[in-house]
Formats: sequence, structure tokens, C-alpha cells
Amino acid sequence: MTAPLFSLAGRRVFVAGHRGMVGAALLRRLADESCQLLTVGREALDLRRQAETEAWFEAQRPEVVILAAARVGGILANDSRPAEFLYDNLAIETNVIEAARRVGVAKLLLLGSSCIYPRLAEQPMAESALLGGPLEPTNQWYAVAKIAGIKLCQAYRRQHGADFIAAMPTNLYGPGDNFDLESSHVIPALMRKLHDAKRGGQATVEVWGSGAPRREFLHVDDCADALVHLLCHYSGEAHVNVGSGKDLTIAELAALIAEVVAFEGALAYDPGKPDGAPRKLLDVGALTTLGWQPRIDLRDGLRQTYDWFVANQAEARLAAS
Ligand code: GFB
Repeated sequence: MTAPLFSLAGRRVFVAGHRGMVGAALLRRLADESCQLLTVGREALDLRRQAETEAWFEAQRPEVVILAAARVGGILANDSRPAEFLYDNLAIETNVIEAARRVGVAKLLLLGSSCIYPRLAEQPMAESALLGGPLEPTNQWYAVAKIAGIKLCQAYRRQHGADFIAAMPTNLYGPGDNFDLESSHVIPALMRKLHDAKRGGQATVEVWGSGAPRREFLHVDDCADALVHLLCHYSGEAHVNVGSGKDLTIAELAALIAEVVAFEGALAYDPGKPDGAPRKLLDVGALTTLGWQPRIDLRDGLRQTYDWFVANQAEARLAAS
């Protein structure tokens, strides 16, 4: 392992979005670093409001910022709430990045998503595939906002010499995920549906789409570890993909979750629901070269997430706002 370029020791580190799945995983991971963590709840600071955001930065003077606050959701939420996905994400990014520049933040890491790449990008998708073709229509709004975030980091590097970097994680899952069936991603949705079907003695569970799309998944604790690695070992204009480098079909995933949950009934595919992008597998060569590897295998990660769901159902079943 090469010596770190940047040290978190003794720094005031602001995790924006600490109540989300990624933010919470970052707090767990950063507890191992000798840094001072800063967080603020949505009720005390709305990052979509520029004046509030700048005043908070002025008062708190963070030295490092991890921008994990975002309007996120699964395929249906993205498709049905385009204005929120575009406006909220653009507002959060522009406000946090400009506020960070104003107070001289030493390092900022913006989180994006693998949906920034063209719908039919060559697989696995290298960082250079950005803007090479049309986006997947169901999540183009979120994708455009996240592409703007990458470009903001690049622009602030060029014009202001700011050390702002961007990471693009693949589809994430883990404890603290959103298990609301209308707005969640596929893993928590299927886990909840299969669990309820098993408990209720239901014979069939509905899986959206054809089951044919391929997706790559990364456990959120692996993601948090990769993000801390990038903060300490990377400084550059290019965004960096964060993934496991392995994918599977939604049908294979559904069968695996059924096994973890011990659901023995049938899976029924609903072609009336969207498939989304046919495949989203990241090329993780850049991150591997920087010395990072995932540790949590999908089956183990699903078991651990299911255990968390069973133990925290009251909290997990509440819809994320
Ligand atoms: O996880 P998901 O909502 O997001 O859906 P995307 C992945 C695939 O799982 C799609 C299928 O083909 C869905 O049709 N699927 C099957 C289900 N059953 C279900 C179900 O019960 N619930 C859900 N949600 N899906 C999102 C983007 O795309 O991925 C976001 O919309 C973001 O912007 C995120 O990039 C990581 O992978 O299709």
C-alpha cells in the first residue's frame, strides 16, 4: 500500500447525509479514524437552501466534506418524481460545493451513481464512458444531476485549485437501506416481499420487469471503506468507479434472496413494471490500481442485511421521505 496523500487525523470531517444508508456506514467506518465527525440533521439544516448551507459551513468550518446527502430511490421513484430527483440533487451539490470552497475545505468527496453512464455503454463501464451516448430514461434526471456534480468538482479544481473528487458507486445495499416498496431499490424490496410472503404463507411473490437485467451490487460497508480509501489515496479530475466488479441477473438475485429468506414459493415476473438499463457493470480497474478491494461477498452481505431487517423491522418498514 502506498503512503496516503491525505490524512484525516485531527480533521473536522462533515458527513452530509449521515442518516442515509451510505452516511451511516461512513460514520461506522470513520469511527476507526482519529478525526472529528460533524453531522447535522435535515430539520436543522436543509442543504437545498443556499443561505442556510453557507451559514452552517461558516459556523462549523469543516475541513473535509463527504457529500452523501442526496435524493435517492429505486427505478419507480426515479421515474415518477423527476423534478425532485433533478432539483434536490442539483441544489444540494451546488450549495455544498460552493459553501465548501468559501470556507477553504481541504478535501471534498462527492458521491454519484453508476446510472451516470449511457444506457447502452460498453460493459464493464469505464470512467471514460461518461457522456458517450443517451441516458437510461427512467433515471436520466438523477443521472444529469450527478453528472453536474462531477463537472462541478472538476470546475472547482481547475478554477479554484480545490481538492474536490468524485466517486461513482454501483448499486448499494446493506443495513439501514430503504425498505419502502414504492421507493426502494430491488434488494430491500425483494427481501421485504419474500419475508412477508413466507410469514403469511403466500404462494407467489411478484418481481418487477422481466428478470433479465443484470446488476452489480456492493455492500454499503465495503462502499464506505472504498470512499475513505479514495479520500486518503486519490486526488484527480477523473471520477472513480466504486463496485464489486461482478454482476448477476435480477432473476438470479431473486433466487438468491429467496434462499436467504427461506421462501419456498414461486416468483412471478410482472412485465408491466420497467426493467431499466439492460446491464450496469462498472470497470473497477482504477480503484483496484489505487489498492482497494471489496471484502463482503454478495451472499454473506444479503444474509447480514436480512438479519438486520428482521431485527429492525419497525424502523425499516417506514417509508423514507
Ligand atoms: O434497484 P432498482 O430499483 O434500480 O431496480 P435500477 C433494479 C432492477 O430490479 C430493475 C427490478 O430491473 C427492476 O425492475 N426489480 C424487480 C425491482 N423487482 C423489483 C422490486 O420489487 N423493486 C424494485 N425497485 N426493483 C436505479 C436508478 O436503477 O439504481 C437510480 O433508478 C440509481 O437512479 C440506482 O442509479 C442505483 O438499478 O434499475
